[in-house]
Amino acid sequence: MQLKSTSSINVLIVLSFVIMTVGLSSAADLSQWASGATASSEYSASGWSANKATGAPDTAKCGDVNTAWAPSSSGSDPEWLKLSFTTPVLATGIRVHETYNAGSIYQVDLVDTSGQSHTVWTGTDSTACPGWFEITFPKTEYAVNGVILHTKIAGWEEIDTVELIGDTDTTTVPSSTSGTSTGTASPTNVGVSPRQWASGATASSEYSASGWSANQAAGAPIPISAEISILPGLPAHQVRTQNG
Ligand SMILES: [Ca+2]
Ligand SMILES: [Ca+2]
Repeated sequence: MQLKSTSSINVLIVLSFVIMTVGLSSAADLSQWASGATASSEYSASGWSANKATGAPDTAKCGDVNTAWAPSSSGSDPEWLKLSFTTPVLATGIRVHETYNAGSIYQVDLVDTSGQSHTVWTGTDSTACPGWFEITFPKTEYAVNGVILHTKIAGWEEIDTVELIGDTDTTTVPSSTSGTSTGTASPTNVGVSPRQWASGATASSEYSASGWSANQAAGAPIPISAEISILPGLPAHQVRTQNG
């Protein structure tokens, strides 16, 4: 009896410690299932629709089951599935439940709250069927509320659901992400927005049509003193094209 009661106390202590540790370390972390979906194509508006890839997993086996998304064709053309999520997060990973013709994913993009997409993974998918395709990456510097999965495989690729993992504390995100989002999650991501000066201007009034006109507020700045050299040219920005 003495031994048993000591064991119970030990179990309680360990449990308390685990609960405290989990509670502290995951205070701002959230795992959420997709809440909405669209796709390059879907098998029907009901069974195998894009929306079948939302919510908690409900497809337990590998097979052609109508509780998962499938494209309209059984061919091997590229397809995409775009998921939306209710709560924006600084993303650290995603999980995808593949339930038929698994191993179809070749690219993953994250979509930030301004609608800009950021490629965070390209490669070969070796997920078993059924199985979880899982990737993690350094916490994004932009708030994510969407994921685009690019798929390509012979036969109907079917996806049961998609989970987004991240930090709900998005207060550190700059208020304007459109010009500062650099997408450091992946070396394949070159999503730096090009900078541009105003190209035209009008005003409530202007001093004259030449000097001090509204148009003087357009274009690159002019050095204000002879000691300031001409501003260096802006770096050439790569513009990522996205071909499905
Ligand atoms: Ca296919
Ligand atoms: Ca499902």
